[in-house]
Formats: sequence, C-alpha cells, structure tokens
Amino acid sequence: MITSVIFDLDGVIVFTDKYHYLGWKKIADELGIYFDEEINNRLRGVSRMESLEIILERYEGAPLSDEEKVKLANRKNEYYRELLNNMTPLDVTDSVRHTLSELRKRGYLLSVGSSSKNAKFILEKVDLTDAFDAISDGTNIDNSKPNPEVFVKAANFLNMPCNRCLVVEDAEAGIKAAKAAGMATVAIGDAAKANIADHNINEFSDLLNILL
Ligand code: B16
Ligand code: MG
Repeated sequence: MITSVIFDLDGVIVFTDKYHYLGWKKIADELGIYFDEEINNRLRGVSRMESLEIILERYEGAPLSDEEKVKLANRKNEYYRELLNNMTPLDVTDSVRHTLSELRKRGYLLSVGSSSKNAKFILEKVDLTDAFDAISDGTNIDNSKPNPEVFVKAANFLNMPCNRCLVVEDAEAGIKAAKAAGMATVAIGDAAKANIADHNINEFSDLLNILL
C-alpha cells in the first residue's frame, strides 16, 4: 500500500531544466564546446559535477585540473542562480498546486527527492515549501541518481519504509534510483519515453487517477 509520494523537482514540479540548459550553454560556449538539447537531456537528475563531465566529453582544449572544473561548475551555478532569482509562484501551474493539495487531502505524505543543491531556494521562490512534509535534496546526499540515496533519505525523513513510497520522475536516472530503492515509479516527460516505470503519465494531474 502506497502512503507517501516523493517528487523529483526539476522537470516534474518546476521547469528549471531550461535554466540549467542556459547556464551550461554559456559555459560550453565559453569553452568552445558543442552543446545541444539532446546532450542537456542526459543531465536530468545528474549532479552538477557529473553534468560538467558530460559536457566536457566534447572538450578539445588543454586538460583541466580539478580546481578549474570546480570553478566552471561554480560559474555555471552563478548563471543558473541569476535565472532562478526571477522565478515567482506563477512558475508553478495551478494543476500542480491543486494535485499536491488533493493528494494531501487524500492522506498521502509528500516529499521532494531532488539531486539539486538549489532545491530549497527554488521551493521558496515558487512558494511551495509548505506543500511538502519533507525535503531530500543535493545537500543531504553523497551519491546522486541513479543511486537511490536521495529517495531512501526522503523515506527516512517521512518515517516510512521504502516499499510504501512512490516516486514521480522525469529522468531515466531517477526511475532507476527509485527502483533500486524498492519504490513504485511514475514517469512523466522524458522518462515516460523510456517506458521503464510502473506508470507513464502525460499530465501531472493524472496522478490523481493512480493515487486514489
Ligand atoms: P544543482 P532534479 C537535478 O534536479 C537536475 O535535473 C540536474 O540537471 C542538475 O544537474 C541537478 O539537479 C543538480 O542541480 O546544480 O542545482 O545542484 O531533477 O533531481 O530535481
Ligand atoms: Mg528531474
């Protein structure tokens, strides 16, 4: 029996993926690296440093030290935070807000399970912090998706066993992480195309037909 729902943030609740793209595109342009939306799709759910490594696959310049890589990742985060700063509650659809509050009314515990270290900042900007009973994010994990750590921590924060949790994800890496945690899965967006989850949905509000 499912009692708790864990939501990925970027690509599920908010569409910050377009800001990640713009931030990384700026870094890629500075380094003369080819970067497009398809490569950006591979960054879904993946940590900041792992994302940088994916972008550097096409880098042909002089070798970069670890220190230079950290500087690049920090600079991308500065560009990204500038874009996040313009977010408002209007960046969350009425449908997402309604679905979250309806799930709560139905008695489900709700958590965020995001790889992002910016998750709490984003939730504050869009005024959604109070919609969740727990937040597990990039600040409380050592291993990012497809490692199950972020979701196992979310279940711990909710005081729930993993097999009572269902994860909603837009990334294949996220679906794999949820499965590795022994959780039920719902895929939306990019992850739904892979057809590896227990359920695929088109609209966020379709959750109300699954979680009765
Ligand atoms: P940050 P999610 C993930 O968020 C993003 O999908 C991924 O593109 C990003 O690299 C990762 O967060 C880390 O984000 O640089 O803000 O710490 O989908 O797990 O909510
Ligand atoms: Mg995501």
